Amino acid sequence: MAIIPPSQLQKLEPCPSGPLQILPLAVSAPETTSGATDSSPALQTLALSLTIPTYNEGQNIGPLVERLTTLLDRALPQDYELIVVDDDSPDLTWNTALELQATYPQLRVLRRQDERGLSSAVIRGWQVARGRCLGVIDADLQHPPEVLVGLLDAIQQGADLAVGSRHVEGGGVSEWSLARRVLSRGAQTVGLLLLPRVVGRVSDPMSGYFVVQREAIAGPLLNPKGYKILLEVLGRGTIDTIAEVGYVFQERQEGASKVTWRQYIDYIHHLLRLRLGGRLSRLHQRFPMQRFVRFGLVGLSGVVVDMAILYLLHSTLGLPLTRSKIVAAEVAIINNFIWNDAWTFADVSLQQQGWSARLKRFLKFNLVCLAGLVLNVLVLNVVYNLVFGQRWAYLANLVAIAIVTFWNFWLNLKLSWRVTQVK
Ligand SMILES: Nc1nc2c(ncn2[C@@H]2O[C@H](COP(=O)(O)OP(=O)(O)OP(=O)(O)O)[C@@H](O)[C@H]2O)c(=O)[nH]1
Ligand SMILES: [Mg+2]
Repeated sequence: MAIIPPSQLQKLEPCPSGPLQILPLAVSAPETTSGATDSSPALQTLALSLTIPTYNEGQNIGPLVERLTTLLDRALPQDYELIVVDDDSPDLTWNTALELQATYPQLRVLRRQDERGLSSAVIRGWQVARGRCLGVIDADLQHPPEVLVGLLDAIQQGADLAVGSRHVEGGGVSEWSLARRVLSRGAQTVGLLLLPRVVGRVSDPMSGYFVVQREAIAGPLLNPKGYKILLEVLGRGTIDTIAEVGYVFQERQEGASKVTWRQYIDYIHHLLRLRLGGRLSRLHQRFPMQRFVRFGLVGLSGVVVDMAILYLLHSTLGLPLTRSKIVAAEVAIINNFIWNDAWTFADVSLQQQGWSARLKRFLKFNLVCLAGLVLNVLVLNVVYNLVFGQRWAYLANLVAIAIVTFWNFWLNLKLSWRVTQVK
C-alpha cells in the first residue's frame, strides 16, 4: 500500500455529508457540525463546475484533465473548475488527481470514504461547486471532451439543460454489441412507459454527460439511485428549455466498466421512486411500513409455532381439532407478543418499562388477538368442513391464519399498538 504524505492529504477537500441538495449561489451552505469551514458557494462564482465521478480511473484521469483544460482554458479562461469525486478507489485515483493539481490548479479533489455510488458522487461534487452551471462527464474518455463546448454554447443561448445525446444527429455508439444496444433501448422504453413526462423529454435519458444551470436544480432534495443522475435532474429540477448535442460514445480504452446488473435494478427503482414521488412518501408517513414488515415476520414465526403445537396436540396426542387449535393459537400469541414487544414495537416498550406495563400490553394484545382467535377458529371450521374436506386440516389452518393475520394487524394497529396511543 502506497504511503501518502500528509501534505498531499491536506490538499483533499472535505466531502459534504447530509441531504443531497444543491444550494443557490447567493445562499451560504449551512455550517457543518464539525465546525469546519463550509464549502459555501457564495465566495467566488465561476461559469462552470464540472464534476468527474471516478472509481479506479487512475489511468484515464490524467489524459481527461489535460484535454478538458486545453478546451476550457480557451472557452472559459479562469472561469471554471474541475471536481474529481473519487469513491476511495483501490487504485488511488484520488491521489493521481491530487498529483495533477500542480499542473492544473483549477482541479479540486474529493475522496469519499463514507458513501458510494455514481449519482450521489456527482451531487456531492456539485455541492462544493462554485459554478453557475454544473456539469458532469465520465472519467473514462467515453464522453468526448470536445462536445462540452457545444453543451456550453447551448447553455449560453438560454437552455436550462444541455444534454450530450447518442440519439440525435452526430450521436451514436461506437462498437456496442447487439445485446448492449437492446438493453439500453429496452431500459429507455421501460422508462418511457413508467415515466413518460420525464424520460420522454430527451432523446437520450440515459446520458451521463450534461450541463445544467444551477438555479434549475437548486432547492429540491435530490434522491437518486444508481447511475442515472439525469433522470433526477429532469424529474426534480425546474427545467424549461432543453438542448441536445450529439456525441459518439467512445469505447473504453483503459480501466474496467463498473456497470453490473445491479444498475438495471437501481434504474427501475429510481424510475418508480420518481413516478410515485410525493405519493410514496405520504404513504410512508401514514403507513408504518417497517413495523408492518416486522409484524409480518413475527406473524410468520407464530405460524410455525401454531402449526407445531397443532400437530403435537391433534395428530400426535389425538386431541380434538378445535381444542388443539385454541391452545396452539394462544401459544403463538404469546410468542408473537414477546417478539413484537422486543422488536416490532421496541421503541414503544422502551418508554414503558417494568413488568406491570408489560403485563398491560400483553393483556391488551391478547384481547385484540382473542377476537382474531375466535375468527380463526370460525374460519378454520368453515374452510375445513365446507371447502377442503376432512383431510386438509393444515391447509385449512393456513388459510385461516392468513385471513386472521390481516385482521390482527389491522386491529392491533388501530387499537393496541398504535404509537400515538401508547406513547
Ligand atoms: N465516484 C464514483 N464514480 C463511479 C462509480 N461507479 C462508476 N463511477 C464512474 O462513473 C463513470 C461511468 O462509469 P462506467 O463504469 O464507465 O459506466 P458506463 O460508462 O455507463 O459503462 P462502460 O461503457 O462499461 O464504461 C466513470 O467515470 C466511473 O469511474 C461510483 O460508485 N462512484
Ligand atoms: Mg464508461
